[in-house]
Amino acid sequence: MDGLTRDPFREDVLEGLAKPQKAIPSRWLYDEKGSQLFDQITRLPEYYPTRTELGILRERADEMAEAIGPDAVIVEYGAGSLLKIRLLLDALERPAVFVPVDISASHLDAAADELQADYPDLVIQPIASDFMASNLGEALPEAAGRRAGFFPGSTVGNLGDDDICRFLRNARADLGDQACFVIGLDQPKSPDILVPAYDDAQGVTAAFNKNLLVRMNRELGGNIDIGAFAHEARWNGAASRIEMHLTSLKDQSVKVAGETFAFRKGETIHTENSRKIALDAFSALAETAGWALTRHWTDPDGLFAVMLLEA
Ligand code: AVJ
Repeated sequence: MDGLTRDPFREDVLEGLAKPQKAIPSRWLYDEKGSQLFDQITRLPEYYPTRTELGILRERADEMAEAIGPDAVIVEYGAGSLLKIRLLLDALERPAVFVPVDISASHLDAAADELQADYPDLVIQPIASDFMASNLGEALPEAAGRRAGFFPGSTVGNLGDDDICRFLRNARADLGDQACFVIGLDQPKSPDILVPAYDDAQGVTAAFNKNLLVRMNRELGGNIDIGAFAHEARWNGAASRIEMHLTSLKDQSVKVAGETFAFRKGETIHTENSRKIALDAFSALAETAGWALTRHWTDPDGLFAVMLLEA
């Protein structure tokens, strides 16, 4: 950084570490290493969401594709590695254009190239952007069919109510009056299942969380002793969410981005919320943002839901 360019990571870290409850927005977990570790998380025995959602898509993609209809423009928000969309693409009738939206341009282009190789006739138009950006509409192509959003992984559960409504309202404006939206949503369940899913025996989730400290050291000139912090996954029942924290193992001060921050032993940096939102609660949120929750599909144990919203 040259001092003239804004560095949003630096700004979020400085602001977040100055709060009484230190907190850094979870999107900063996903640098190159963080994205790799997250891919590893999705294959852990304890991490049921990915495998459960894939199972629902495998079983029910035909019904989803029929609801979406032919010649559709598919917009995937926070696209990642583009594995889940294949199940929907395989079931869709003549998908016209696929628009993956992801903040990481390099990750996005590589994934889009891989998809193109396997779907040579599909028109792919990647957009490198934060999925919370508000004006995708102008960039979206026209087609004979409707526009359909796709937002798997329960990533929507990392947002608070206000951001969910803002995101859904923006998507409603971008996708238009004929649109539908397929969204994955992890469901409330016992902490006996949830806590291990976010604190696995192999320590991959711990490495994913601590990678934020590694990134702060590398990108913001920090001197943080990674071993002086522990990964913690907490079930907050009142808020129906898993919280990830980085817990200081001792009284200490750390330097990062040119400033010094004191930690008491046991004090934490809150790094992520993973909300487990029931369908009726999500339906109410969607309604205030101009969408109707018309159908959903779940696994036999009701661990995870894939919802269909209609404009
Ligand atoms: C892909 C962001 C939804 O909240 O379950 C996994 C992220 N964090 N383990 C989730 C995550 C820790 C994941 N999301």
